[in-house]
Amino acid sequence: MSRLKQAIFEHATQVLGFEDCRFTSPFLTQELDEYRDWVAQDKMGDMGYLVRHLPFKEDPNLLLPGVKTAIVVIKNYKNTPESFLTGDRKVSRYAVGRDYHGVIMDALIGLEAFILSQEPRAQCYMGIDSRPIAERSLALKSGIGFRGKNTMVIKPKLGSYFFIGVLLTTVAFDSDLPFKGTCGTCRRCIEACPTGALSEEGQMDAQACIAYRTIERKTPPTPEERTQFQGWVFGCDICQEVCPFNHPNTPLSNWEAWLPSAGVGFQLDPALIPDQIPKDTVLYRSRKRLLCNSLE
Ligand code: B12
Ligand code: SF4
Ligand code: SF4
Repeated sequence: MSRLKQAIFEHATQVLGFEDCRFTSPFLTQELDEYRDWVAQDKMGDMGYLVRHLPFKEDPNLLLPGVKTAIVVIKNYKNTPESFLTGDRKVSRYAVGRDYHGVIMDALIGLEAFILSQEPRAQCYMGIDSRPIAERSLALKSGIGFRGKNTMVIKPKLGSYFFIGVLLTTVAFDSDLPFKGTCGTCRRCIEACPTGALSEEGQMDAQACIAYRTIERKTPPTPEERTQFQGWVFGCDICQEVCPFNHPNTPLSNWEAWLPSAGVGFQLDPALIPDQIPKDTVLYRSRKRLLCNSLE
């Protein structure tokens, strides 16, 4: 490992607090086949941004001319030790506490500053969730973990409750190797998914996913759909809660931003719901902003 690569790894994990930091080529080929299939078959539903993102994921030079390396970092957001969360207004773990986009982006800016302090000619472009970067594919290719049948990137001993951030840079580094791991014969997530969104082959019908229906879709869930949701009103963690890689001994996040003390917790506090909205209203896309605002 080069001295600079080692220094970036140490800064990311020991100073900034990411759980891992790995390096890979930003150029993806067959890794995007499933994604191309989604676009070709119009599987995106209301997530039209995924169609617009495809050219940038196929050629990251469009984001950062001269890009040579993707540096992938992950941050654990598991916030309580319970498994099988109960309650009839559950908010998925990733939405508890401060908005992760800003929290992770701040840490990525810290990583960029460190790289520039070591290599002033470097150029960087960062993303977490909202920019046209193929975060899961790059995480898999860099060896962060393996892809579970629930489609999550899983890192043994950590689980899958982590965010993936990516920093593209014009500095060339050796690539790390992919991680070899599998779910084996386990199929708990497939059996537990209440809407049948997961297939035996480890693929997802995203439009059937509760996370899509409560956050991404522009129309609210129908009463019939709600009967399947098992109390999840904003995202869904069922296929992660049942996963043996996530319980019982995986660590909790060490960033206060995502502990319940900094946010709403799983059971949505009725006090956060304005009077004009009936208390039994299920959160959906337009409420995402409301939820975030409530935390500020
Ligand atoms: C659209 C989207 C969704 C959609 C679709 C989810 C899906 N499974 O595709 C919906 C709204 C349903 C969703 C739900 C959730 N999401 Co989401 N979502 C995204 C987003 C913006 C794009 C994902 C995408 O393009 N999907 C289309 C499929 C075809 O592409 P893909 O998932 O990237 O899969 C590729 C790889 O797996 C690759 N591949 C397959 N096998 C292999 C093998 C190797 C070796 C390689 C290299 C590649 C490879 O092929 C696929 C592309 O062709 C990403 C952020 C991003 N920019 O990537 C977050 C992201 C995937 N979501 C995330 C999270 C946290 C969630 C939720 C947990 C939130 C919640 N609690 O409600 C759920 C989890 C549901 C689930 N089981 O996946 C995290 C996942 C972190 C992780 N550990 O994997 C991401 C990465 C955001 C982030 N930056 O942290 N999400
Ligand atoms: S997040 Fe929930 S609805 Fe979506 S695939 Fe997983 S278990 Fe099914
Ligand atoms: S529940 Fe089982 S099959 Fe599903 S992702 Fe976890 S290990 Fe894989």
